[in-house]
Amino acid sequence: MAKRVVHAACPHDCPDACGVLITVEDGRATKIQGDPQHPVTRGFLCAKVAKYLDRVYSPERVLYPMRRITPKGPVAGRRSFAPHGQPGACPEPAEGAPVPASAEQTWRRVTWDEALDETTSRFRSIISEFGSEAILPYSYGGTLGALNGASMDRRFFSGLGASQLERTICSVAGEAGIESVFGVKLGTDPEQFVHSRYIIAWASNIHGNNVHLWPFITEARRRGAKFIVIDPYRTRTAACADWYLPINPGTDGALALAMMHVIIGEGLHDADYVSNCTLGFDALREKVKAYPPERVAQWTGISAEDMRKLAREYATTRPAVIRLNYGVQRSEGGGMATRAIAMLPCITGSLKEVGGGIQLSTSGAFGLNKPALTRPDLKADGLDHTPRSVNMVRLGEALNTLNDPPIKALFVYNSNPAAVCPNHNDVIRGLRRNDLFTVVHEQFFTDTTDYADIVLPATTFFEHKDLQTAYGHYYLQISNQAIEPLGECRPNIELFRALAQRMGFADACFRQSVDEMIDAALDSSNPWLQGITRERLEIDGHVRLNFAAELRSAEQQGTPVSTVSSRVPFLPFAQGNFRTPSGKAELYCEFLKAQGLDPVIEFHPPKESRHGRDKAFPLELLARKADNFLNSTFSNLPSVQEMENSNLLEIHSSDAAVRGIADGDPVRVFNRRGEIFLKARVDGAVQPGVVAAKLNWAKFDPKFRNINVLTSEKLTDLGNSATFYSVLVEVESAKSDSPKIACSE
Ligand SMILES: Nc1nc2c(c(=O)[nH]1)N[C@H]1C(S)=C(S)[C@@H](COP(=O)(O)OP(=O)(O)OC[C@H]3O[C@@H](n4cnc5c(=O)[nH]c(N)nc54)[C@H](O)[C@@H]3O)O[C@H]1N2
Ligand SMILES: Nc1nc2c(c(=O)[nH]1)N[C@H]1C(S)=C(S)[C@@H](COP(=O)(O)OP(=O)(O)OC[C@H]3O[C@@H](n4cnc5c(=O)[nH]c(N)nc54)[C@H](O)[C@@H]3O)O[C@H]1N2
Ligand code: SF4
Ligand SMILES: [Mo]
Repeated sequence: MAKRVVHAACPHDCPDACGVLITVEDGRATKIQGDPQHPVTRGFLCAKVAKYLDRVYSPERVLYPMRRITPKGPVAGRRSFAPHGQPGACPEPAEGAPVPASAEQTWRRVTWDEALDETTSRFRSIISEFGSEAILPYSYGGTLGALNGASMDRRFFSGLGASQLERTICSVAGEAGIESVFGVKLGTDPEQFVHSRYIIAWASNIHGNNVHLWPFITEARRRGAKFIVIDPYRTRTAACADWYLPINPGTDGALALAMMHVIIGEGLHDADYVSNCTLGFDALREKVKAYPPERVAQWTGISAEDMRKLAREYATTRPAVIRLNYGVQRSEGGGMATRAIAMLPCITGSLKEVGGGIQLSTSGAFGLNKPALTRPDLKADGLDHTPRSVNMVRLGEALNTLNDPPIKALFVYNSNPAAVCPNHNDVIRGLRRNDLFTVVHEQFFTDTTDYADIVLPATTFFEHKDLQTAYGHYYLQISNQAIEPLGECRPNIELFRALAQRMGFADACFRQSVDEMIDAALDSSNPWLQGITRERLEIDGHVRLNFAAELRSAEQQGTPVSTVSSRVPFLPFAQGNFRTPSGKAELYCEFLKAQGLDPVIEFHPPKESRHGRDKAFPLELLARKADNFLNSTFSNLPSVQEMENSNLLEIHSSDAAVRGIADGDPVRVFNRRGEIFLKARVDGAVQPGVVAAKLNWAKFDPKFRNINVLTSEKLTDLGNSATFYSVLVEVESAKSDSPKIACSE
């Protein structure tokens, strides 16, 4: 039997970007495992991707182009499908195989030619009647592969003159916050965490969302490190902490200010680093005077004493590192909060130390040649202006209210907006519009395909080749194609190549091969890509970014590098070298001032929170991600569903008691935007005043709703990002005999 092992890289929206080995026997994938050679992900996979054969060979895969034959609307999801047993037991999809039962009544199988012809002819007539901006692409993190994530698609929509999508659903507030200080998204190398003595997981659910960092933290703790978690939700990570600090949602900026108040006030800052490498310290020193821990305690819910202790320990235990994740910035003030936290290692000087600093993201180091991949220079014939931008967080508003022109076509790929977008009810109202032509390129029949006119089958990473960066480590990888595409699935880039050809786009970039695109991506002025070629990646699978230049300069400056024996310690800010206009860490930022914001830092509690005026909805909701799904991906797989306890509302016993709610009771969770029925779980994961529930597909809910019926389209202070964690709700028992709360609309 022909058996081979193929190196790939997990492209899901996860910081870890695991090295993966896929065993293929006679053209069929029979095993997936972590690549033991990968220095960070080290041979293990998260529980969901360990079951990836179930996903690739799921009987629910979209395998052929489909045309809708029924009205748009939700189709109930099935929680258990026909068992398909051991890998290999699922029959190869035969030509003309029936589509899954739920889809059978909804869809008629068509050929690729028919599907693409209909799409392009609809596009042409929409463009002639309404203009090209009436077409909106909608994509996000389905795959983070450099090619299938953002390349041919961007070229195609630029050439078409479609509305541009502001892709802010996840991380832009935090990016703007950290970039306002550092000028770039670089962070502590995960491999350096073993050298840390004080590790703060700040809004960072490491066990759930970044599990490959955990062994480094375990090793650091074995060597004596203290591990602190700051999170309003007692995650599995928090349960393992030496010190867990539950914080009121949206108040991290105040906590960071109080810490700086103590550190600067007590002279615990690194005066040398501050004077050589930062800008605006005097202004910051003045600012933080207004944030003594005693004042800040009213917001954070953490005692002044604990905040003092945290500040002192953080500043004096060396090296100290902060693993900041994106939870902090999904709040109204998330940009400024991230900025405040990013200032901490600047004033303590921990950016100089191996095992110090802060990691929000490592993605800024890869510096691929994005313009070559995405070709923003391409323009539509006859379009005399840059197409308008539509914020993806406000899809509901865009579909329902945009005019001049209205959105007449929506092209979704790499995303499941009918599940992940805030203000779900508005999104669905928009997607239901009969005059909206919707195409979805997908691997599964999701919540979003329920509103598609055409569904096109997409390959998984087993079925195509790509180049993979990471946002939690510094290794670039090639993900090789392991098996032939199932059914008639096509990779994103092939879909957009075919569409471009049909639209008659002449630019040679639409004919570039996959390897040519990878070469173009690597052809970059970024010094850290020096010497990294496709050929080398194909042989080695993963290659560490070329930080050798840093080693030489660190040695010249006398920084101790021997602690990280064979590896080059990556300390990009050890001598300053920030990528800001001033080259310093900007504690004072002109760019913020120009936007009418405080150029130093300020804290304003979120309006939609316990600190706001609206008392009708007294509970703060965390509309969280599930540890065993990836946003809405994996939610439909029975073997993965088994690992996740879904449809729960976690509530504190005191909040449950006053509402007459017992553990296991059905509850109605509601606000002015919507309502959802869940099951109460009173287990101490949340503090009084906070409730939590997880994202899931709406089609698993009897009323076709998910937690995003409660979240809003409100944007963050910086970066126009989503505010999934600034949400107020009320909860009542949904037992038939319990009194109902009147909702004061
Ligand atoms: N298993 C799994 N892994 C994932 C994902 C997934 O859905 N499931 N999603 C992926 C994606 S898209 C991303 S962006 C990353 C994100 O990874 P994270 O940034 O870790 O994202 P979140 O889970 O949103 O938030 C992290 C933690 O912040 C906490 N939090 C919420 N509000 C606040 C607050 O105001 N202050 C503080 N201090 N903490 C707060 C939450 O309770 C949560 O435990 O993870 C990726 N990895
Ligand atoms: N309530 C709540 N809502 C949230 C969040 C939250 O924490 N709470 N998190 C937010 C965050 S951080 C993010 S990043 C967004 C994520 O939003 P999305 O990026 O939409 O994420 P997913 O839900 O993973 O959906 C990705 C879809 O892409 C498909 N896909 C995967 N690979 C490919 C491919 O190669 N080609 C094509 N065409 N399709 C592919 C998958 O099958 C999946 O259905 O959700 C946001 N929504
Ligand atoms: S989802 Fe994350 S942890 Fe899981 S295999 Fe992919 S990269 Fe690794
Ligand atoms: Mo995300």
